[in-house]
Amino acid sequence: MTGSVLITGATSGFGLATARKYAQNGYPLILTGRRQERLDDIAAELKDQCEVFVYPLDVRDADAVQAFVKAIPEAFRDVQVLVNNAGLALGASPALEAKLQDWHTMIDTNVTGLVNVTHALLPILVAQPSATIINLASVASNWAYPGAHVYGASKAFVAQFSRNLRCDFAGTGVRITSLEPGMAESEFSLVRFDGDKDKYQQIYQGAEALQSEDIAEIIYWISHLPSHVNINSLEVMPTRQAWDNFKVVRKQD
Ligand code: NDP
Ligand code: 8X3
Repeated sequence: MTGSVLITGATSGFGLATARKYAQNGYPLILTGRRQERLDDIAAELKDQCEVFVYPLDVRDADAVQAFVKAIPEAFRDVQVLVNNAGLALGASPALEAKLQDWHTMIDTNVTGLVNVTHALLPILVAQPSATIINLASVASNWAYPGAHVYGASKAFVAQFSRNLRCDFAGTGVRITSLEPGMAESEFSLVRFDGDKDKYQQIYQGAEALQSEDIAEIIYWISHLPSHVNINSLEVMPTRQAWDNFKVVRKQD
């Protein structure tokens, strides 16, 4: 692999850890996220290890995504890995208590944003001898749980979109993976619980949750497999996490 690596949502969590992993191995990096200050800090941190192009981007804005792709400098244009990582969950309370705006934000980010970036990058990726798209789905793509309503549904879109793209790109050099992590410690839960630090700590307490570096290792591994190998989907959980029973809400006599 000689081309560049584009990571959306590189300002924290999985995206940042993944940027660091590829940087350690000298790959040119294109890093985006909405927080310019963080992007600048990350560029300063990584600049001695690799070439870095940072660009503030809200993936929900299709025009901004187009402008971003046009702005990628010549030296970075051979994108060989796209990590579609930008995403979020908002809330985990029952659907009846959920805010409609939160539902829209999750769909706009996790579904529309990922589609915006993918559509803009596909012509570049398909022109490479080999390329890899790694889409951050979730265990919530595959399994229902209370309070997951729109978040889980948005991630189910990501998983199915990934599979469907495989059908259209089989026979080209483009590989596509739906990566489906379970509980992983990152700012994800701070965002989900609106900055509530107590809830954030409770969630991960004693869980030995996945770390962003674990996900970065997996992403790096997937993209470095021989080019004839496509990981279609990969679900990963902390060892301490597993499924529970179906619930039965019993009728009261
Ligand atoms: P973080 O909250 O740490 O990172 C999310 C990243 O997404 C940030 O860099 C944020 O950057 C970016 N982002 C959010 N909204 C937008 C937007 N509109 N435009 C551009 N960038 C955006 O969470 P994680 O690293 O944990 O999550 C990364 C991905 O993995 C997400 O898609 C998440 O759903 C998924 N995931 C997370 C799991 C977990 O338990 N942590 C498990 C399974 C999947 P900025 O705010 O600067 O824009
Ligand atoms: C995040 C993992 O279990 O909170 O996608 O839905 S979970």
